[in-house]
Amino acid sequence: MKISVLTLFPEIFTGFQETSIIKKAILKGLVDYEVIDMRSFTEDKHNRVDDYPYGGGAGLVLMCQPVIDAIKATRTESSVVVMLTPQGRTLKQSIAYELSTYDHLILLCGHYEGFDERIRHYVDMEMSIGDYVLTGGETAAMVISDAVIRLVDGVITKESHEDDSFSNGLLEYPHYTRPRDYEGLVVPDVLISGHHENVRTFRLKESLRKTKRVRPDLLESREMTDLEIKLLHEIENE
Ligand code: 6GU
Repeated sequence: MKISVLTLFPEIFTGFQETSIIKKAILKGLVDYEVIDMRSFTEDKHNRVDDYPYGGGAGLVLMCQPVIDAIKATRTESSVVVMLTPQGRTLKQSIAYELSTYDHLILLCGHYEGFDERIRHYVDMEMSIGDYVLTGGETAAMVISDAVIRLVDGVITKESHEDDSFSNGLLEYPHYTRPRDYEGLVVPDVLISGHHENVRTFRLKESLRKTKRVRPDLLESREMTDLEIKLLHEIENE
């Protein structure tokens, strides 16, 4: 898969591309990651990419010309153009899966007060990463890139994301590694028992417990198995 980022601040992506799993995915050729400076598309003699809003008001607005020319120069038949904006759909793991199936994602990062509304005619979808306001779309583009790249085949093992939080509609169960006793905080016995069935049930129960406590909204919209209903009753009676 290919990801092209259109931004006015390409340097912010350097550390992201050069670190850990993302770096390896790029080196292995599993993802082609390209960062494009939209300022290089401006036809303004002072290199401007933004201007005052018609009608007045605070802040500057990204102009059509450099942004749309950058989109046109980057897109192909198979591209999906994603605008990063707090007015978009909120990112969810299910959307990250959907995005990971596309050939070419173009992540369009805004800054300042926002985009000229007409830019939306050149965009396929608008995404937000949550209900808060960032100074620009760049950090959101990194969040989306990270969530998508780790789902691309070969980047991490399938087992590592089949257990992820949200993949089964629940938050993930707790993990432990050595030592068994850290300052009196001990690893639950069942994890050392070697009894795989009991380990699975323990993990499911702890996932349910955590989800019920922190994200009860996730449980409301979820079909439950008989075992899950039984475990939730146990949790309620503890
Ligand atoms: Cl995608 N952009 C900005 N500027 N703020 C946000 C966001 C995006 N998602 C949440 N807040």
